[in-house]
Amino acid sequence: MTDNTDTIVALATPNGVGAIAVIRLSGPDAITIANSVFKGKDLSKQASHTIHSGSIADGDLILDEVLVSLFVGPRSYTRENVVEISCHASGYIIESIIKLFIKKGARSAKPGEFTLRAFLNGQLDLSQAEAVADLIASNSKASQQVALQQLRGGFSTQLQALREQLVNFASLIELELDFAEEDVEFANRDQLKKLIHEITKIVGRLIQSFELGNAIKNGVNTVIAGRPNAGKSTLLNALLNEERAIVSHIPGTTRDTIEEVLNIQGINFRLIDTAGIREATDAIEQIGVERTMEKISQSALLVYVFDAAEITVEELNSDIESLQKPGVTMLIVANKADLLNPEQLSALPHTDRVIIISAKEKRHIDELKHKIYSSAVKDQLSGDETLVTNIRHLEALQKTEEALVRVLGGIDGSITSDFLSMDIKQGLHYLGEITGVVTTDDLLENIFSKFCIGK
Ligand SMILES: Nc1nc2c(ncn2[C@@H]2O[C@H](COP(=O)(O)OP(=O)(O)OP(=O)(O)O)[C@@H](O)[C@H]2O)c(=O)[nH]1
Ligand SMILES: [Mg+2]
Repeated sequence: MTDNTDTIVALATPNGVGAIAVIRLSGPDAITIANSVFKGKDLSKQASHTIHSGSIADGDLILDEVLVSLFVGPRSYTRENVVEISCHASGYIIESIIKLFIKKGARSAKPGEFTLRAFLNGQLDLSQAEAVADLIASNSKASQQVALQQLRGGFSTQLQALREQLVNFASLIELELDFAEEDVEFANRDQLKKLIHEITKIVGRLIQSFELGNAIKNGVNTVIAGRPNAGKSTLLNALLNEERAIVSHIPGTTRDTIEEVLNIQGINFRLIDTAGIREATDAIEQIGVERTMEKISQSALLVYVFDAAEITVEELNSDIESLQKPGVTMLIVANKADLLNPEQLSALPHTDRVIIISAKEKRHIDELKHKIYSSAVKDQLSGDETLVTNIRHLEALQKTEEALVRVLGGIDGSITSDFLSMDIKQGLHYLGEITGVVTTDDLLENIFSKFCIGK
C-alpha cells in the first residue's frame, strides 16, 4: 500500500461520455512517460504549472488532441511529478490513453492512491485526507462547509496544538524516570492537571460535536408516526410541498414506509412516513406496524402526529409514553387544528415540544420545520465551530478522553511517574491517530480503499 516509487495513472473524472475527461499521472516518471507519447513541446523542459496543447500518439497513430497540465514535484497535489491530460471524454479514447501510459511504464492507481501519496508525502494530514473524501461526497451546503473546514486543517490544527502541549509534559515526566532515585518532580503536577483539564474540555467538546457533525454529514433520520388517519402522509406532503404520499380518509392508507429527503437550512432530514400504529386487521398491515416501530428505534427524531379533533387525553398520554425511546428526540404534533373551536384549541397541551398545525391547510408548517431543525442543531452551529463528522475520529477522541481521565486519577492518587507516563503516551497515541502522526498500514488501507479511483 505504501510503495510510491512507481508512477500511477487513473481517470480522475467520472466514467462516461462527456466534453472533457482528465487522466492523471503521478510519480517520479510521470513527465517522462507523458513526454514519450506527446506530440508537441518537450515536456521535460517546461516549467511547472504550465499547460501545453498537442496530441497523444501511439507510434504513428494519433489517439486524441489534448491539453497537458504540468505540475513539477513538490508543487503538486501528491508532491510528486503530476501530469494531467485533458482529452475528449470517449470511453475508447480514455481507455486507449491509459493503456498507452501503462505500456510506457505506469501502473493503474488503486482507490484513493493519489490522496494516500499526498498524505505520505506530508501534503495533507490524515484528517485532511479524509476531508477530501467528505468534500466529494458532500450534498448540502452544511456538509460541504464542514468538510472544507476540515480540509483546511481547522480540526487538525486544534488537535496538533493540544498534542504538543502533552508531548512537553510527557518528556518532563520521562526525565523524572531518569532521576528515579533522587525523587524529583520536573513536571509540576498542578500545571499538568490544569493542562489535562483544559485538553479534556476541548476533547469533550469535540466528542459532543459528533452528533451534529454526523447529522450534517449523513442526514437525520426523522420518522413521522402516529395513529391511522392522524394526517401523517398529509404532513409529509406539506413538508415536502409536493403530493408524494397517498392521502385518504380510510385509516390504514399507508402500509409501507415512504422516505424522502427534506433539506432545512442546509441539513438533510430523511423523512420517513410510516403505517399508522394500531392493532392490525391483516397480516400486511401487521408487517407495516412492525416496520414503523423498527424505524422509530433507528431514528434520531420522531415526529409524533395525532388527530387533535379525535384523540382522548388518555390515548395521547399512552401513545407518548409507549413511543418515547432513549436517544430519540420526540416532537409532538397536534394536527387538524382547523377542525377545532377556540375552546378545544386552548385545551391542547401547550409545552415547548408540542406544535399545533393543520397539515391539510398548511398552517404552522414553517414553525414545525424550525422545530425540526433546532432539535437537531440545538445551538451548536455557529459557523467557526469545529465539528467531528468521522466515526474514526470520534473513537480516537473517546480513547484519548479515557486515557486523560486515567492521567488525572493517577496524579490525584500519586501514582509513580512511569505509570503516569504510560497513560500520557496513550493519550498522545490516540490524538496522533486522528491526524496520522501515528498510523498503521491497516488503518491507511481502511481509509483510502473507500476513496474512488483517480482521487
Ligand atoms: N381537516 C383536516 N383534515 C386533515 C388534516 N390532515 C389530514 N387530514 C385528513 O385526514 C385524512 C387522513 O390523512 P392521511 O394523511 O392519509 O393520514 P395518515 O396518518 O397518513 O393515515 P394512514 O396512512 O392511514 O395511517 C385525510 O382525509 C386527510 O385529508 C388537517 O390538518 N385537517
Ligand atoms: Mg398515511
